[in-house]
Amino acid sequence: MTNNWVDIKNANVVLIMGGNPAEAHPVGFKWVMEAKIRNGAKVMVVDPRFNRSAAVADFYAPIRAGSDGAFLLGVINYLLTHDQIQHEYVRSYTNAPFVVREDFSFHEGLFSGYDAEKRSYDKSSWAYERDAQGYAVVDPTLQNPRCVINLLRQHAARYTPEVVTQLTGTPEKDFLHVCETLAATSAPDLTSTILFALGWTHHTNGTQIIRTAAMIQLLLGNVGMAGGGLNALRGHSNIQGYTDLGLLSLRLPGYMNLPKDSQQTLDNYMQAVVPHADEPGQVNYWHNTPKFFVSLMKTLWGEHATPTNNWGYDWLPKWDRSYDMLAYFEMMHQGKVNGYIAQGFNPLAAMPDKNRIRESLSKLRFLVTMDPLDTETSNFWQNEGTYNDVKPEDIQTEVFRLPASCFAEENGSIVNSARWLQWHFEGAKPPGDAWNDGHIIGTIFTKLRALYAKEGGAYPEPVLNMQWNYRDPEDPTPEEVAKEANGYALADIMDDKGKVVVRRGELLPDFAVMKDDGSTASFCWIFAGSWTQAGNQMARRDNTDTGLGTTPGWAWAWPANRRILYNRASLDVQGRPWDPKRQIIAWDGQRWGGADVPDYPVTSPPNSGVGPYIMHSEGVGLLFAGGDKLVDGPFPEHYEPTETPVLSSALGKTALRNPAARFYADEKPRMGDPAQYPYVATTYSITELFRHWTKHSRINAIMQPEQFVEIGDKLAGKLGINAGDMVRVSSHRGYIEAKAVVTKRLKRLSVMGKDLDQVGVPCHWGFKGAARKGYLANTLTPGIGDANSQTPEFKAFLVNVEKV
Ligand SMILES: Nc1nc2c(c(=O)[nH]1)N[C@H]1C(S)=C(S)[C@@H](COP(=O)(O)OP(=O)(O)OC[C@H]3O[C@@H](n4cnc5c(=O)[nH]c(N)nc54)[C@H](O)[C@@H]3O)O[C@H]1N2
Ligand SMILES: Nc1nc2c(c(=O)[nH]1)N[C@H]1C(S)=C(S)[C@@H](COP(=O)(O)OP(=O)(O)OC[C@H]3O[C@@H](n4cnc5c(=O)[nH]c(N)nc54)[C@H](O)[C@@H]3O)O[C@H]1N2
Ligand SMILES: [Mo]
Repeated sequence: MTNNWVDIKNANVVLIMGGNPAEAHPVGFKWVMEAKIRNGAKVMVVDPRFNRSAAVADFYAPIRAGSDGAFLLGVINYLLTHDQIQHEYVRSYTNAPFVVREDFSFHEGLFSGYDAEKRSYDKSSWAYERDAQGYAVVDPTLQNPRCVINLLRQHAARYTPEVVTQLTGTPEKDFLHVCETLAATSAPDLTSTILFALGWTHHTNGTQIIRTAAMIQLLLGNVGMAGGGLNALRGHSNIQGYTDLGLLSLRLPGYMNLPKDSQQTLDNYMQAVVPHADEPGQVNYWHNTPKFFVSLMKTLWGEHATPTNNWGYDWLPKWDRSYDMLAYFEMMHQGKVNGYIAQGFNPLAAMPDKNRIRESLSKLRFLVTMDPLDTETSNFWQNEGTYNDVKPEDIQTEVFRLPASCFAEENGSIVNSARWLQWHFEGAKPPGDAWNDGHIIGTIFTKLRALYAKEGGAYPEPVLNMQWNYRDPEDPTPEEVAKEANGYALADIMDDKGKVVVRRGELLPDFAVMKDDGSTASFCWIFAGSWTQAGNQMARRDNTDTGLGTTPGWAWAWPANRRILYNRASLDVQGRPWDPKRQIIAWDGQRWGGADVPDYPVTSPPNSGVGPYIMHSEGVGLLFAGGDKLVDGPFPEHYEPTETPVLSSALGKTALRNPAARFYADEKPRMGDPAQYPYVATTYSITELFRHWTKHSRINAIMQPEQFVEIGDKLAGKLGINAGDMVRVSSHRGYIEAKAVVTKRLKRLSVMGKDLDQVGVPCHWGFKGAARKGYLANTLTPGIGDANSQTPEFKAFLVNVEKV
């Protein structure tokens, strides 16, 4: 989230699209109701289903699953053609006036630089014109036809309301209603917030859908504003912490990149990752990367990290390609993986194309599960009849089940969607033989290290040199790990005047004091400040409101306890708030201060020419994202899902599907076509169950005992299906059987001149737990991911439905 849960109450318009917070975030949803009831906010839901969020909204519009990109580019076209943008904001705070290189182009759905064989782009033309000093050329008059705003206008012009309606199936008047309602918030004193989750991420063009929404918010001047922003409603309670800590395969903690193969030396790496300012005088905050990186290395390798060995750079793995889940299970399928540890992860149930996942797991020599529950994954080798049709005697994989505790059975921090690190306390001891995850991992690490020390092995250095300073090395405590994340001074730290600001051995007060000379250690720079000499900031529970619902004394938010990112953009260049009712920071003549922590150098006065987007090398928000940021284009473009009923686009282009999505040769034959599978299916969750986990609890299992699918009344009528009938839903990868829920909440749509029906498949049941045994919904879904994030396309694929 750029903003936070409480801040939703400040919005005038709430657009919920690609998320269903009334069901998936029922506690946070309270703030949507606050906005509606106390602030008169208009709540709009755009979703394939009239869901429980829609039930309490002011307005609902249906949409074909997988067509959000077209919808949102249509909104951009509407804002630009009706000239309903926040002009001063766009001119001063976005790259609208930046001039793009002559050789950048877009034809037939492809940007310049496409290599069809490699399915990837040479991005060198996705760049600004440069002046003699190497700075980006800017035309503040916006007259140059190569200005970002003019190229965007041209790019979005194809997305007329007629084209949007044809592609999305959303009735034109509904689409226009959304456009008009959002456009009204281009007024400086009105804001809209956008709430989204998996309905946007679970697509082959998911990253670009989200980016289009961010661009809408920039055009409306809604980023940095209380009651505005782009707000991702995150999944598992600590999934935000998971990404913060760099658990994605190509990342390091604090959103730094893991070095790649071509970056064999620390110098190569730093040259590639430390950005040059695109405009003179910008903060360009990532220029501090060396301080954060060296502090991380000092935590990883302790005294072994020295200037002479480049802080242990050689010991970091270098990637040759992504090792995301889809890639990893593909490697497993090819027989290239011997062993796999599934910690708090149930891939047989959660990953797409379940039958293929089962084949992959069958090729392992060993599988370790760490889980409080007996999951489908740890039983993938069991014959469950049609639900899991295998011959156990043919499967050689040895399975080790390590009973783990669950989050409620240990202390620790959980980072919520609002970036707040909240400390929680153990509620009970783990039952039986269950251990905390830290204890299991600490023990495995310690025993492995002893084996490496004794036997050597292929490359023992990273394991032998790893710093492991815990009171009990086999059982590191959450408190010890949390302090390491915050970081320590390894020597006295002085300010510019030579005064000691942090003593050797003390916890760091913030990331501003970090050094690249090895005198500070911290394994996640954005968490610096979370556990200081003053104590555990995450455990604070002072809910004093400093204004607009800001509670800086409640828990601790990264970065620097800031509650609204980019908040300098809530004031104009002169430092006057766009909306005095929403003033969240202010300049007092000497310094910035206010209800929130300013997202700006505290002593840079207004009008100093320093842009508010301090993390960007341009200093402004990006309507055009050039360089190496995205793999599939500097502007967003609508592409069809891999399986789609739309075989010729209303956009009149040849590139129908995302040209940069990764396609494994083996996956192609597993994709179906609309002649055989005429309906669009999507998957989602329901309030009564949490993923494949709470079906183990009897009370939840009683509330939602078995798999059902939602079918619109028109389709049900056509197929002769009544409520409660058993139906078979099949895709080109397999089938499931389920009870039919016949409903008016799934409308028949008209897409490209044809009737289109959608089928809703909640994804929660399986063959383990207290609920009725059944199929795994992911038997149906395709094993292909978003071109940028590799998040699987769980939310738009083709199926057939029959009565059984
Ligand atoms: N009760 C409960 N709460 C949960 C979870 C749970 O399992 N149960 N899971 C947690 C996790 S891990 C996560 S990630 C979050 C997920 O939170 P959400 O993303 O809100 O949950 P979903 O139900 O997957 O999907 C949200 C909505 O997207 C719609 N949708 C599907 N396809 C499309 C599309 O193409 N376009 C648009 N606009 N909408 C589409 C669905 O109909 C659904 O209403 O919830 C978390 N909270
Ligand atoms: N078709 C379809 N598929 C989807 C989705 C969808 O919308 N549609 N959603 C996707 C999303 S967003 C997600 S996040 C994934 C979720 O995929 P998973 O993460 O595999 O889902 P969970 O069922 O939550 O499994 C987590 C496991 O962690 C265990 N666990 C709980 N607490 C602890 C603990 O403290 N320690 C350990 N070691 N284990 C613990 C639980 O018992 C459970 O078995 O599913 C994805 N799959
Ligand atoms: Mo999730």
